Amino acid sequence: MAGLEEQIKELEDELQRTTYNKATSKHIGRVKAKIAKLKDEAVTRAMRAGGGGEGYSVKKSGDATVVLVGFPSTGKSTLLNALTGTKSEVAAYAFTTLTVVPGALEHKGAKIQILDIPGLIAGAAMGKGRGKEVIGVVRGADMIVILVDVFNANHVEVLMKELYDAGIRINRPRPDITIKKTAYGGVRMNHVGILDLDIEEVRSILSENKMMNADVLIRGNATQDDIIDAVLGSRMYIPAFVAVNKVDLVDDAARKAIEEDIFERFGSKPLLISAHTGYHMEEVKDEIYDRLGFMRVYLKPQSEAADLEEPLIIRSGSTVEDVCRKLHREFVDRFRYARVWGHSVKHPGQRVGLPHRLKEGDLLTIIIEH
Ligand SMILES: Nc1nc2c(ncn2[C@@H]2O[C@H](COP(=O)(O)OP(=O)(O)O)[C@@H](O)[C@H]2O)c(=O)[nH]1
Ligand SMILES: [Mg+2]
Repeated sequence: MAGLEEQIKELEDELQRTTYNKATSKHIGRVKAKIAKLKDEAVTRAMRAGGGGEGYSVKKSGDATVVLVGFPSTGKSTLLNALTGTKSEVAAYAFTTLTVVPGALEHKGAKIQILDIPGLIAGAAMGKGRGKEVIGVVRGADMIVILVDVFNANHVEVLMKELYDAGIRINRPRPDITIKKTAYGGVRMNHVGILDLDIEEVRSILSENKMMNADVLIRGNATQDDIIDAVLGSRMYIPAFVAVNKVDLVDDAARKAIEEDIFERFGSKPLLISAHTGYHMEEVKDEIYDRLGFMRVYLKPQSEAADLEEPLIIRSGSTVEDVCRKLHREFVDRFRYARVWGHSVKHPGQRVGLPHRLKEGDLLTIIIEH
């Protein structure tokens, strides 16, 4: 049997030769499902073989973890140093950073862990270079900063493909697709809203994955790729933005051209920065903070006034349980209930449980067993 990579290449070529229409849509769905399965297998193999060598099992800390992803020598270490004051080795040659270097950024009250990882290079997801271990770290991140330099704006596309192949989906919500295997009855499909897929396309993707009987529920629109993702699972949906480094080396006209080029490739404008001179470093911090989405809640000890001076900074959408974990493990184990004042409740001082979702500016009192 041909190697995984050759098999994938063959199928991708076939896909390229086939135009999408009603007659070919089923076939295309099946080929795409095959490719996705092979890629998954390649990634899993690579990760197993890699075994997560030394320096790759980074302990998460802080309120969120951000990774810097980019080719060697684009300035990741320099940026990490500029943002956090960490001493990550900077060098004028490729492959300096062979282990993951963590740094801590404190911004607007949030503690954000930033990871400088070995340069992602073409084929990383398939286990080339040090890519295989790197992918695991990226998949675990809360946000990705895609870093390129002024001379290599086209790297954005290569990096996007690497991330895609590693099961990472950028800047999009997880499609709302539920697939429940059933014992008989074939594939049945229900959907809410407009759907540009027909059941035969879904059937061929499912059958490629040996699912002959299933109930499929789709809310909102979905593509063949979304169905494949739902079938294979383990996809990570992570926010990201592009930063273009070393803008100190080019003039205004060149900066504009790069900005437009990346807008076309990526769909949104990049941040133009210079980690070396410090240009736009505050903007990078703000962008990270805003995209991660934080909110403030205030703690009110039982029968005392709330501490309105020092809010607790937590990710948007956090629950009472998240707050408890942040305060102390014991708070979860010994939790009885909480009272909440603010936008997340109907009545002031409403009693809620651990799964209750908080909103910006909420006040809460946690009652634990003594
Ligand atoms: N001119 C200029 N050089 C930079 C900038 N950022 C990094 N460099 C240089 O680019 C080289 C590679 O940087 P480094 O941080 O080691 O890249 P990494 O491999 O991505 O970690 C070093 O010589 C840095 O001094 C920048 O903003 N402007
Ligand atoms: Mg480096």
